[in-house]
Amino acid sequence: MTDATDATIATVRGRRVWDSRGRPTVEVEVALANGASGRAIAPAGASMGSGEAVDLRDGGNAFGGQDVTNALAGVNGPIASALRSLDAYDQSGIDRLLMQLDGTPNLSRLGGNALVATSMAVLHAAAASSRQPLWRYLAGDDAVRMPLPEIQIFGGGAHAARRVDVQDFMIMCPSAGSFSEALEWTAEVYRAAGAIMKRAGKLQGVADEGGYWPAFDTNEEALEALTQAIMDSGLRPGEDVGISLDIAASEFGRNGRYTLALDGRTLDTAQLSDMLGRWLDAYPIISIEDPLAEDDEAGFRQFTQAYGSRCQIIGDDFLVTNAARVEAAASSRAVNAVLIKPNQAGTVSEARAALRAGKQAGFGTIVSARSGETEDVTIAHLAVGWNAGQLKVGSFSRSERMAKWNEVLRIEEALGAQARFSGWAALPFDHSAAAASASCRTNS
Ligand code: 2PG
Ligand code: MG
Repeated sequence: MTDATDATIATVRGRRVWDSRGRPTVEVEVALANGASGRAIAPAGASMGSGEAVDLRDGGNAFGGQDVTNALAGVNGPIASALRSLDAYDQSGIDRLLMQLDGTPNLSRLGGNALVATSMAVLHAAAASSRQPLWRYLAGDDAVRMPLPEIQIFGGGAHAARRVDVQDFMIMCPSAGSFSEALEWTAEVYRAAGAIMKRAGKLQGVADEGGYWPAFDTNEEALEALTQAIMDSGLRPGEDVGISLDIAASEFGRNGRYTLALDGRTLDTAQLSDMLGRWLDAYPIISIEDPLAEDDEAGFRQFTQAYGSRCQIIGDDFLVTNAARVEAAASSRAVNAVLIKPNQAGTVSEARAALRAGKQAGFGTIVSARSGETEDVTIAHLAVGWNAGQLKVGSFSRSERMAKWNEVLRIEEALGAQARFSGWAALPFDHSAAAASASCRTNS
């Protein structure tokens, strides 16, 4: 008979597994004295903020320098020794210890990848020990909502060999009645978008996160195709389904200069903001992530001041899941939403602190996957259990993506009649007011 109250860590074991880009990554398995265990895998980004926890890679020739033997040595050596005999229910104590063990501000010694996989594995083990699903263990007695999914239709940027400059062309279905209905609508739009590409002779497979390969002549052409796909699905753009973009502007801009290679133009901050503003007027866009580069704080502030009343403006590279940065952005009103990627922060507790800071500020909060993913579904549980309101995972194909969407479906089923869908309420602007003023603009 196992004793659910004695959640002492017995063993911590790291192993090398492979991610969705065929690159090595870190898996950690934590076993407790009471027989419960948990397992988690570190994801990996391609477009990364400079303030992220360091993804520790070996360098050298093997696997393009991406091997993780040093990160694994840290898990199986100092991390395993330090965690042995600790209480797995003490997530924040363990996460603090992990950060102390590393001892660097950017977690470059043991590696953010080693730490996040360990931290999440401890969390899974504790949930298993309490004999609850992870989302329920995280939520405790708090109410939860089913997240509004943000799903990629066309890939781009660093995930598609820079074929187009914009990284993610996504949709959100805030008028759906439930999470599962939002997925049904998305499936129709994804299919319609594929049909458009096929008819145009542009269907060339998918990018890193499963969105269609962006064989477009301009960035804006992707927006036209996406709007058309929504209409072809019998859904109303802007009402049923909104467009969400991750510009990932740090990838093509710094020091206030932005080079749109596909469009053959270099813009300054004001010109890029104006261009995005025109897109906001012309297309049913309800969310924009990293519209400016991570070093362009003033640009973020001006952009949010101009468009924050009608659009979600998310900081990703700009905030790197860091509570202090989220608090600073809240006081300067530089964004109205924050992306939460546990591996940017390095531990579950740090990620949760960033999410809490976002909620405190009234921001939209979006738990997010990385472009390099695996079958690990931890983030599906974090999105529900932390009541984040939104979940970004990539597209509607490739099993490392579908594993997460399908896991949320299981959670929705487990909640039954208690499953409440976030819908428009997850977004940090007043949709009806924004819609009314948009129709004023059209009528005038
Ligand atoms: C992002 C993510 C997911 P990456 O920028 O938001 O799309 O990409 O994991 O490459 O940083
Ligand atoms: Mg991003």
